Amino acid sequence: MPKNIVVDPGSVRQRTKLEIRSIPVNQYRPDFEAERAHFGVDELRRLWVDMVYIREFETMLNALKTTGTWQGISYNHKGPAHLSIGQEAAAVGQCAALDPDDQVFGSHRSHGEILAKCLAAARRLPAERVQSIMEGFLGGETLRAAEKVPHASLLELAESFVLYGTLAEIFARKDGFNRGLGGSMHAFFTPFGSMPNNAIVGGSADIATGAALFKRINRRPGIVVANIGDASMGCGPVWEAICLAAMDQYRTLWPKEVGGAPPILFNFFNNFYGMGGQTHGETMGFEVLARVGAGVNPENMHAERVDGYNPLAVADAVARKRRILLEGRGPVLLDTVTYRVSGHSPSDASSYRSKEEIESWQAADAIDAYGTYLVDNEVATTEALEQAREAARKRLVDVVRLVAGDAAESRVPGPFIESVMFSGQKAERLDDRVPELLQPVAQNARVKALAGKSRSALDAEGKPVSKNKLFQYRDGLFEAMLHRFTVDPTMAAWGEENRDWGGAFAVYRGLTEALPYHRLFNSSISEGAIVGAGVGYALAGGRAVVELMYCDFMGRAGDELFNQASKWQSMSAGLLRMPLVVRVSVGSKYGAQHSQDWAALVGHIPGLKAYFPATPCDAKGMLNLALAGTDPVVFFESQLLYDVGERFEPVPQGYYETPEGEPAVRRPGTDLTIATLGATLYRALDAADWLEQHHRLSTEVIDLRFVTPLHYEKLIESVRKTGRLVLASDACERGSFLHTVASTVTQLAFDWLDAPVAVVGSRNWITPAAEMEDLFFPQKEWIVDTVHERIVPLAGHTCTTVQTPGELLRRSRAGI
Ligand SMILES: Cc1ncc(C[n+]2csc(CCOP(=O)(O)OP(=O)(O)O)c2C)c(N)n1
Ligand SMILES: [Mg+2]
Repeated sequence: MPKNIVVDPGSVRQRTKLEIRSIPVNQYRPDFEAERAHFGVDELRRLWVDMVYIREFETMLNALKTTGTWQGISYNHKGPAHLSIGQEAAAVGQCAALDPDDQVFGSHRSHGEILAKCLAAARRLPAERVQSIMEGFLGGETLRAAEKVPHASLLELAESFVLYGTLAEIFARKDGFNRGLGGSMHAFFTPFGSMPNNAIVGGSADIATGAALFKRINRRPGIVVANIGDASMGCGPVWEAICLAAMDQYRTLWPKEVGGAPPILFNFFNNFYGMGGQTHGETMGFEVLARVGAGVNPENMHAERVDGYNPLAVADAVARKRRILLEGRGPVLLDTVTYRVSGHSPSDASSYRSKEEIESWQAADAIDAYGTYLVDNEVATTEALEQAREAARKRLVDVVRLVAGDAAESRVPGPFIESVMFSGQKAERLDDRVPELLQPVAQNARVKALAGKSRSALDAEGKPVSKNKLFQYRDGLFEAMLHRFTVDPTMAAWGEENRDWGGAFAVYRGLTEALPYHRLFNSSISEGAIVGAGVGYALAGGRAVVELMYCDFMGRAGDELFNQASKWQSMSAGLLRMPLVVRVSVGSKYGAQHSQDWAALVGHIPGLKAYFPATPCDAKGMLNLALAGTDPVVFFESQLLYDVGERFEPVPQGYYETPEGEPAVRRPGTDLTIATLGATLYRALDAADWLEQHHRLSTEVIDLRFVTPLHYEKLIESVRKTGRLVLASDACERGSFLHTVASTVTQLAFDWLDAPVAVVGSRNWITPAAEMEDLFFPQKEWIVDTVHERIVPLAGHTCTTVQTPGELLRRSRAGI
């Protein structure tokens, strides 16, 4: 059933005018009686203390970074310290309006946000829950350390715990919140709702959107905040995240009971600078950042500017926006005005701004102003506030002394880092709910059609089965997707043309009828946000499958793949899992920007798995494997193979998994080994037949199937037998993953090799037009000629291509 939202020429071509609604700017009016009634006197005072904690914390780091001492404690902090002195009220005010269930993702400058969120959550959660969270975290290691700081109540203990966990993380200690593997720019503590903070400018925007999708799709309470800087408004992925979050379909097409748009608040901590570039008047053109909301949807993203130098103004705005988000009417954009009095980092000489400007913000200091407000309204005295400041400082001194001591003992060892690169788990389902489906599987038209297809490429007489009767590679992918959708209620898939179109290359045909919108949907053309949202969805607790249509589009999602999906499991010290599959297809026929095999790029990045099936049986078995695991997998598919049938073994009807990392021997042989990755397998098989027939060279063909992880044993076993190895794939030869394979095999089987390992890749060119592809992709002849020129002379053979060592030199010299 197509969605049928009609685009009517009569209305879209009509002469009319758009009226843009107004955007509130700093509209908050203080009303102390209302504020007291809302927060209570204790909490109003606590907000001041929280701000002081942040100020003291950042001042301490600044002192250690610039002078090596603070309050008589000496310490050399080697890592970064992006401080938020001046921004305390914005962080504390925000968290004053958030529940423990609400989640906050942030930026490189997030120490204050971690403290604000965790301190607020510790006050709001029941005491037993706070106790059990602290006890359970890292087996109680962080708590044991924090307990050494004198405390008179659980809340004071929790304060020490939060300060200790954060600082120990910044100083790379093993009892830090992420065992020191995150550090200053990435620290977080999910049990209190402080989510991963991101060193990539704007990096949290799309990830937080994914976490908000997780909340909405799985009906979880609370909202998600993406705290990003004003300069991040210039980042493509931020705009992409906003587009993805603002899609109409949440209200027009998704079932009403799901609850509307994902509850995402894009909060820009607008300190008017991005390092030395000034967004106000120099590097951006919005004048007032909140204006950008007007370009997104008719409600302006409910955008407004709020005075982030008044914590109660921020709390009021966040509370109002939170209600909008819980009602499914998001996304929301908040332009929270603030100012970073401290430098971008301690080495910043503030050469890009005047002393007078800094002084004018210091004169308006939010901590002083809010303290005065409390005193003027007679809920605090200056002396009491000073005492509270002293108490906070004392606690921090104790914490710093503890963390700064015994550094040598306090790092995780290398094998620990190794152990958290992948979670390596199997998870049948990530929640116990009954998976939401639109129809019983047996009634699905594609399932019924596949029941009558031949699961082998050859019929009983050995004749090729016609395409329309064949169970194809794309069908294997479909069966794996459908299986996991029926088992794991959290599984959701999105990408371009995923729904009514039937998915790129008809892989998802039939899923549209099987699944409600919120489990399978079309996204905006936002590759960065497609993957980034997948990252957020997965680390929030769900299973996501996102699709990039063409491998070449990975470039658009480079950060999300290479810095985000790959790193959050290890940067969290294994506290987070990343059950994310990113499907990409390696193309042909569409020229230079649609036909590249970039497996090597993925293979180079620690923390990503990469699979590349070449048969229908593996398409199903390897996707089953990816969808049963908890690690990020970039799943390569070949457009040359979507309609092929199974030539090696019938595709099983039921569920099975291909063993991870294991290459498959596709053709046995004793004189030569050809190992391939991807669709080149079939050209290698042709070459093997030819070598056998014309030169009696018994050739073993091995399909590597995996890039990461890869088990070399079978390949080494083969090379020990044959003494000769050719490696072939459709990736450009220079820097191809096959060179890694070649060097590894050389090291592991040098004594058995009779000739150097030869790599046959595509030319180091653009992929030319379909009519010229045989000039570019490895052909059977290239493999045979390579064997002749570089491995073993073939009697009477005349080469039709140039594969000599001299040609390798020439190409290398010319950079082609
Ligand atoms: C993608 C990316 N580009 C550049 C940087 C280097 N960098 C770190 S912070 C920063 C400025 C960010 O400004 P803004 O987003 O306003 O946050 P603020 O530093 O003001 O808190 C830059 C350019 C980076 N970390 N990531
Ligand atoms: Mg900024």
